[in-house]
Amino acid sequence: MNPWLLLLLPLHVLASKGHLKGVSPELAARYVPTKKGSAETWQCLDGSKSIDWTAVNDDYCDCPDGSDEPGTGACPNSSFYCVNEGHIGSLIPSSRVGDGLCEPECCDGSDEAPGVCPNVCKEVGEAYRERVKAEEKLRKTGSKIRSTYVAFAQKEKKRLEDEIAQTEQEIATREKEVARLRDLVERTESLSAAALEERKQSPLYQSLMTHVTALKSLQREHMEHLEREKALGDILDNLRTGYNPNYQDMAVLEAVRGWEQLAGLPHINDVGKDGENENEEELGSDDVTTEEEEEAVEEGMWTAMQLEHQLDDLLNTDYEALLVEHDKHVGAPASPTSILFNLSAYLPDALIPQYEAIRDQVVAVLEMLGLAKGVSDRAADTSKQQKALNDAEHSLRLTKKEKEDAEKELARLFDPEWYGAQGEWKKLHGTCIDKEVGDYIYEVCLFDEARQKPVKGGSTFSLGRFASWNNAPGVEKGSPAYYSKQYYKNGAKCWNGPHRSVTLDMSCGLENAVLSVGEPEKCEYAFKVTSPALCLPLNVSGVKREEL
Ligand code: MAN
Repeated sequence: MNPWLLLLLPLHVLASKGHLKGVSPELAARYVPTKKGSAETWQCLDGSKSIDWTAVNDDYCDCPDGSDEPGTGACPNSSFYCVNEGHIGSLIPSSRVGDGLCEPECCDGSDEAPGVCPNVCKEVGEAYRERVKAEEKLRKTGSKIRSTYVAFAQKEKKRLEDEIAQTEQEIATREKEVARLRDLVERTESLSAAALEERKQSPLYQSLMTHVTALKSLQREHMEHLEREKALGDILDNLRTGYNPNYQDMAVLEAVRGWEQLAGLPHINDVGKDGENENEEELGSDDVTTEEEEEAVEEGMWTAMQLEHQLDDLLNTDYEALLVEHDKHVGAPASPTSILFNLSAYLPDALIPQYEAIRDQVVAVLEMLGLAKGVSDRAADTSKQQKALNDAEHSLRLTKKEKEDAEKELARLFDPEWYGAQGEWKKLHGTCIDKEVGDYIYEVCLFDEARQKPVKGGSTFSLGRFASWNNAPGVEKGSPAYYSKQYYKNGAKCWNGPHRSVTLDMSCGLENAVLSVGEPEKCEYAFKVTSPALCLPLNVSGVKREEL
């Protein structure tokens, strides 16, 4: 039985004296003795034992379930019922009966001997009723605001459904466009490739390729010669510095003199003699200057340095790109349009106007068929078409993303784990509320992120992103308790501590507001928040008027 209904029961049933003391209204009917002749007996509530009726509430525990002592503290684990006339009856553990302390749950003082605790049920009851009235008023007004949130969710449903349908259509159109452009790019590319092959057959290009091959072969030979020359030079250097002049071997002396002359070196016997020669490098460099001068004589010829360092670059030229470039400079030869334009040079003046009219029509048809373009134009077309294809693919991806986002939002709209079964929280997604406390402004953007901003400037700390509603064990998903908390997790890491996190303790209020902020543990923050989304209509749950 609901405790409020107790107020409707006749007072004699609720007698707080004798056998029925401490018995709750629900059990009153079971505290009736059984007559056997002149004797009265009573059965323990668990049916385990029959005792004398006078043993009920005699301050001695007889029944194993403690049911024989509802009005005393004799049995452990039994309950005592305070009638609390003028307020609401309530149960307390029997162990707290007669302990000399006035239990707040027993405003009538019935848990203690008469005169120990005053009966304050009138005042307590009145204050309680005032409180309930104020809460009712708040819920009534708050629930009106809440209903606008519910209506918003309904509109959102329609908007998202429309968006999904529209993006679906857009996707179909964009997919067709992408397919068309891809086909165009492929066709233009294959046309370009065929035309390029044709260009490659030109004598100029073929000759260029032969030159490239010859140059590569010469480069290879040149490198081999350089290596051989270096090896020979080393042998002769060793001979020059290591031979014994005392042997008077003319063949060796001749070879040394010859090498010294060729390499521009002083005779080995003179090296180190005062004033004769400054040093070998100087002599050598004089010689190089002469060589350079000689080379400079033939204008445009490459120096040894250029041959060594620039030949590779030259041979790595993109000759196909050059071929396409070439067309731009000399004009694409023999394309259908160029033939038509050049023909006018050979016609008599009188025929030119007629010829030009026909020519323009033919060109238009050729262009429509994609035949009236040169290689370089085709290359430009390909890259233009490729760009159009890339753009179309990008737009398609964006539209698909738009559709996915809308579908995700629609799925969340009436999901209890997100915006509630009626979608009442959707309106508040991204609503930011804050409170200045101490050196910081604490802000939470609902379903998004909580932050801590220093009032006097400095960097803002993220206190975490929305993680879930109250998913503590035993809390039913979608119940009022579930929506009484929100968790924000994985914020900025605390120095030597955890990542910052926030728990919102939420209750019904006319405004979306942060009432207070605390940091009960280092970097774990608790915000007290109100929101009309939590103001359930009066007929949904909570205290009903008739129970007062
Ligand atoms: C900052 C703020 C505080 C926090 C400390 C931890 O000062 O985020 O709230 O307690 O860092 O070092």
